[in-house]
Amino acid sequence: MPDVTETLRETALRDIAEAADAAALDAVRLRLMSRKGEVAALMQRLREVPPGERPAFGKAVNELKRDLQAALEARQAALADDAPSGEAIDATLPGAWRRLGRRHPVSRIIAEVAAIFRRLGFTVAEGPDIETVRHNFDALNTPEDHPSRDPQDTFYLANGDLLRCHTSPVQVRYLEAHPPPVRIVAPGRCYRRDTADATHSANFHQVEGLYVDAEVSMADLKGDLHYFARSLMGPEVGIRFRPHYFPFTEPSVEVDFSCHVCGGGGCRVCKQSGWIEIAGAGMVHPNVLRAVGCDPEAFRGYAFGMGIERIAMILHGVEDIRWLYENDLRYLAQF
Ligand code: 2NL
Repeated sequence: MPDVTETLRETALRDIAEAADAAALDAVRLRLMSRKGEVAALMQRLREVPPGERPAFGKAVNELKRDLQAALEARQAALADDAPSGEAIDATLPGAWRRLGRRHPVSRIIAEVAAIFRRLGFTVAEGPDIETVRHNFDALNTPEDHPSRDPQDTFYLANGDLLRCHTSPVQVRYLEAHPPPVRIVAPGRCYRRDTADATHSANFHQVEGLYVDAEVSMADLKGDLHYFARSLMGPEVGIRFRPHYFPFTEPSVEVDFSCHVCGGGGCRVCKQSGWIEIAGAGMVHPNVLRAVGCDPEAFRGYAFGMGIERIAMILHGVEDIRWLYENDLRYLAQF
C-alpha cells in the first residue's frame, strides 16, 4: 500500500514541475488537492488497508499532502518571478545622474596654503575654538585697553573664556609645549562680533604662520612670503611691506601682493592700485616670547596671519562673503 502514495508523489511532483504557467499549475492543483482530487481519493482508500497498517498509511498520505502543497507554492513563486512585471524597461533612457560633491573653496585654500608652507618645512597645528583670555590676548601682548578685548568685539562665555578671534592662541599653545626651532601654520575658524556685510562675517577662517629659531629675520619673512605669493597666485607676483602696528609683533607690516589680474598696472580687482592687501606680519614681540617661556635674547621669530575668505574672494572674484556661506550649490559648484 505505501507504494500507492509514492507513485502518486512521483507523478504529482513531475506535473507540478512541468506546469508551464499559472493556469497550468492551477489545473494540477485542482486535480491533486481539491475535495474530490487524487490525494483525497487516496485517503478514501484507508478502508481497504488492514487495520494494523492504517496509522502508517494515514501518516504517509498526510506527509504526501504536505509535500505537494509545498511544491505547488514553490512552483507558483518561481512562475511569478519569471513573469514579466507589466512594467516595461526602456534600455535607451539615459542613466540617473548623481551630482558629484566637491570641497568648499575655503577648505581648498586652507589645504593649498598648508601645502605651500609644508614645502618650506612647516607643519600644521590646530587648537580649540574656545580659548582662555591668557592664550587669546594676554600672552600676545595685547594691552588691557585694546578694543579687540571688548565684549563688543569678542564673544565671551559665562565662565570668562571666549571664542578665539584669531588662530594665534594655537601658536601660543604650541610654543608652550615645544622648544624652538618651531615652524607651524595654524589654520582654523575664528569668531568676531561683527555685523555681517559683504566683507564681514561673525565666523571666518584664518591661517597664521610662525617660525621661531636662533636666527630668524625680516628677510626670511619677506623671502618666504614672496615664495608663498608666487606659489598661490603665479610666478610673476611680487610683494611689498607697508609699516603697520600689531601688539604681538615688532616691527609689524601689512603685506600686499601685486595684482595677479593686471600684473600691477591697475584694474577693477586691485581698485587701480596694482596691489592687493593679503596678510599682516612681523617679528614676534619679545613679550610674546617671554610669555611662553622662550628667551628673547636666544630666539627670535616671524609671524604672519591672513584671512582665508578674503583670499577666496580675491582669487575667485566673489563679491560678497555671504555667498560662500549660503550653501547654494548652484553657486558653490562653479569653483
Ligand atoms: C592679520 C594679521 C597677524 C600674527 C598674526 C602672531 C602669532 C604669534 C606671535 C606673533 Cl604666536 N604674531 N600672529 C602676527 C602678525 C599679524 O595677523 O591681518 N591677520 C588676518
